[in-house]
Amino acid sequence: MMKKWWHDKVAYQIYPKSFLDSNEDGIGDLRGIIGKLDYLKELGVDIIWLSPVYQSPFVDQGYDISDYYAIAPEFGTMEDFDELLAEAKKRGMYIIMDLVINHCSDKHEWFQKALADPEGKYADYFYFRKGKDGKAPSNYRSYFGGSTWEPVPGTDQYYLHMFAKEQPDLNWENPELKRELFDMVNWWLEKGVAGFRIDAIINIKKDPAFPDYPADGSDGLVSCTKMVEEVEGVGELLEELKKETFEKYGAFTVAEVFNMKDDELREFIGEDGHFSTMFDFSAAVLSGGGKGWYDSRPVSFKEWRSALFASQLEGQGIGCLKANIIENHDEPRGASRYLPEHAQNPRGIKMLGTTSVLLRGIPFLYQGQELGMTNCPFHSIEEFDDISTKDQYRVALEAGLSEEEALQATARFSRDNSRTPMQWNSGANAGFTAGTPWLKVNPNYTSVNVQDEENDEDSVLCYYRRLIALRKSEEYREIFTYGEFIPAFEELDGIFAFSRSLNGRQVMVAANFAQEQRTLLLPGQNAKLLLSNDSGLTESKLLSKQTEALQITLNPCDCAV
Ligand code: TEU
Ligand code: CA
Repeated sequence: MMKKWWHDKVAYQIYPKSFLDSNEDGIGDLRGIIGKLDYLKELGVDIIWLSPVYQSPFVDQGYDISDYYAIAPEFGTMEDFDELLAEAKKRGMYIIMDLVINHCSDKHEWFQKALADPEGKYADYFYFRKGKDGKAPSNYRSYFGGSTWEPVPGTDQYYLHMFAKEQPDLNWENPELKRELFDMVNWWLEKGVAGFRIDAIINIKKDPAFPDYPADGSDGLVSCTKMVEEVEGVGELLEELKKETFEKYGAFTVAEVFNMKDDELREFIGEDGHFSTMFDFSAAVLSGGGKGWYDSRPVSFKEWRSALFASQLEGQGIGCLKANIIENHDEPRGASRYLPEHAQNPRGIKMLGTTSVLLRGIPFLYQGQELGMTNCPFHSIEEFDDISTKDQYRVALEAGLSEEEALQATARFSRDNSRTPMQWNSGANAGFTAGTPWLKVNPNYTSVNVQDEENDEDSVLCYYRRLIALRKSEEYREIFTYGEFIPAFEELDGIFAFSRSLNGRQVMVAANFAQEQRTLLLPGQNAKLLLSNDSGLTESKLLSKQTEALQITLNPCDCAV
């Protein structure tokens, strides 16, 4: 592999609204982030991904941008942003922005001008189409529910929105629109951002004929992903985007891609791909119910492990590094989702962190993951803020679930689980704000919080610091970055084990997700314990030397490197 500057980095996603509030309005902000850069540095973070901080009506929490060149006043000013860039740079850290260019906000001036003059230049920045027989132009269902087509009052036209109706899709067939977007991307790169996390990017290519497809639900609609899967040609747009922007600056890009075609991985993130990397959602998509969150399916340990292993091998096969996550702002907390019941405790959480951070690829932590934050107990639909959660609740009710069942089903996968405020200390509102937090604080903040965990060597936080330090240490950095990923002990249920191997050296990572003790036999005699999640585990207790082999005994929730 040709080496790139970002290969050996550790990344961290900040959800600014929930990170830290500096001015008592209950909303996290840029000054809050600036104040915690040292905290992130100490954790070992190199790259910080900021979820959107642009001006926005916040219908979808900033993923609806009304001005790409302005900072949301809720979050601060452009001066604050420049200071954040400068302070990060001082510490040798990189800032990447969220790039949301499949759609913008309906309050963006382009869309306002388009509405004012549906025959004018700006209407072609979007997809305006005439209805068919008094109905929408096609039968697509948007990601957030209902038709993708919203009627334009007083006309026979509709506009396309694959997400909320306040998020009209941008027309990438229009050269002027593309030019505006490319200029904007370059403006931020000129400013000094190191790159972008690229939102929902697979959706930018549409079939301009918008053909109907057979319905896949009782609403008579078909998921708009169907069109995305059918249409060809997204690659040309992505290549143009890269050539006109990222490539000129050596920018780092991580794409959010669902519904990629089978053979597209190399084209997307191979040696000369459209992006530096993209998120590995292979585990996340397993639970996906076709009809909505209420119909999510349970995922067994074996399925989960094979999905991740297959994805690792696939990435390795084409010489790319994927971006590894256990959670983000759209997903429930990894600790609540991937750990079996008996392992939902600090030791289990450290074990999950170990298996994720040491995989081949770029680890992306999500804020609070390093504390062991978990899903939040939500007791009524009023406690939610997320637009998608509310839609999913409606879908569940319509499917015949009782209010109680619908609430439970929705809560399990609600995007608000990961959006609750960051837990800084055991004081009021977890130290997130001196005002009223915009979203409820997870009641477990009294024990899961930065301050208490910093004072406890055995905490999840201190463990994550050691884990990341090991990954980045001079001695092991190369092997964890470029070492081959080799699955191990796949015949043992509950064991998640793999080795990383480079130039004749090998590191074994083994974790016991089962409820019983497991014993692993390794060939060879020389082994050293680099890290374990149980401070009681010593090298001599863990490794017993047999004549031919090394015997490793792991209790439930033990992991060892
Ligand atoms: O998500 C894109 C996307 O495909 C999501 O709808 C995803 O399937 C869903 O959230 C899983 O629960 C991105 C952003 O990450 C998300 O926060 C935005 O709401 C969305 O784009 C629209 O910009
Ligand atoms: Ca604030």
